[in-house]
Amino acid sequence: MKSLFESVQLGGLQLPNRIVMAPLTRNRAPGAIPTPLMAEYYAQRAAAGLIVSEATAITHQGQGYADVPGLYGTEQLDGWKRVTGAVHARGGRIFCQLWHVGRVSHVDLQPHGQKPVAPSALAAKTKTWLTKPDGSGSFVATSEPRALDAGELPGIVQDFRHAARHAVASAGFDGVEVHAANGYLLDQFLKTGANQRHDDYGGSIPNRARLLLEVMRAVVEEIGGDRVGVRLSPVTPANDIRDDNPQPLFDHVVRELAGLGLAYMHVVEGATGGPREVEGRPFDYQALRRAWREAGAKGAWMVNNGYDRRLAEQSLEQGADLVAFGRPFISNPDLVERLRTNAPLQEIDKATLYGGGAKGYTDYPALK
Ligand code: 8OZ
Repeated sequence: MKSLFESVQLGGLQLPNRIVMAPLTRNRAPGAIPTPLMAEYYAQRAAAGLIVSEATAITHQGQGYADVPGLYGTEQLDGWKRVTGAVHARGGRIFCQLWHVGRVSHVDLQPHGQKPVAPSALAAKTKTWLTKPDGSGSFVATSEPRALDAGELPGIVQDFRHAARHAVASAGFDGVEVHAANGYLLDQFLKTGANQRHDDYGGSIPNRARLLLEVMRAVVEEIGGDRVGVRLSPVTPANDIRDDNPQPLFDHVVRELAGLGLAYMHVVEGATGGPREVEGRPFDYQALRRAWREAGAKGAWMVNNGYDRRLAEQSLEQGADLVAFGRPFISNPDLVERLRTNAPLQEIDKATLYGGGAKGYTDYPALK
């Protein structure tokens, strides 16, 4: 029987346990530059089998919120190097989540105040977070995007490729996770609710999956599949995304990805950060995992969303290999030890989730 607390191989890494710290946006990187406080926060959580960093913009165009980190400038890479160094010094392992937000952005966050980019010129009915020079912040509606020209897509694939290279070669990450979930650019291309293109990147399932598959092949070619994972969220309504028929769409995606030798497949089950079942959007995750295995994939199957110890153990029994915990890792830096000893978990303070400093970030105590 698999245990959450046993050592497991992930690509070229040996993880001390099957507990992953999920990517968590915290908006504490002014100017998109990771800070020493971020290094302390991640280092406090280094006992995780694997840490996946908060979503990190691969380009300025890929940026969609105030104070989220980037991976495209020297200072950003230097900032991340301090973070990965601190995690490694504590014996941990950390992947970088590579992010392009697509239409989930605002002209004030884009280069030269341009429109955000998307598969089609359809605005997402969702909000983003902006800050003023005085430091105060507010939620604002996302801006209307422009549709990407097919001629621009190779550039986006290159941006992911370069970000992957910089993540491992300059910033010291152990690998990367491509963010293809939660209604951001790659998920926008996948799903009918955001993609109304009439070219090779829209319409049929193979066409809508094309950009993601091109990105994954490029990233794998650049740094090797054993250092690459991908995150999918088949039915999440996050950021106003939906697909008319997600089961065959994601069946195709995992089968096509199965041959790339990925380290892992990361699946958000249900509504990201919300219910594990989404009304009117049934989905068979076991069938998805079987499709991945049937197609020959050897990489780990990582599950996420609303897990506790009991549910995690049940999921391992049913075939999952790794379980990613999000919010519990925010308020419990020593989550692995607490789960292992069945110690009580601390509650999160929702007021300090996004933005701010040490409060609600590095000041959650570990067990004595
Ligand atoms: C919460 C707030 C802003 C962004 C995601 C990167 O949902 C995010 C995110 C989460 O994947």
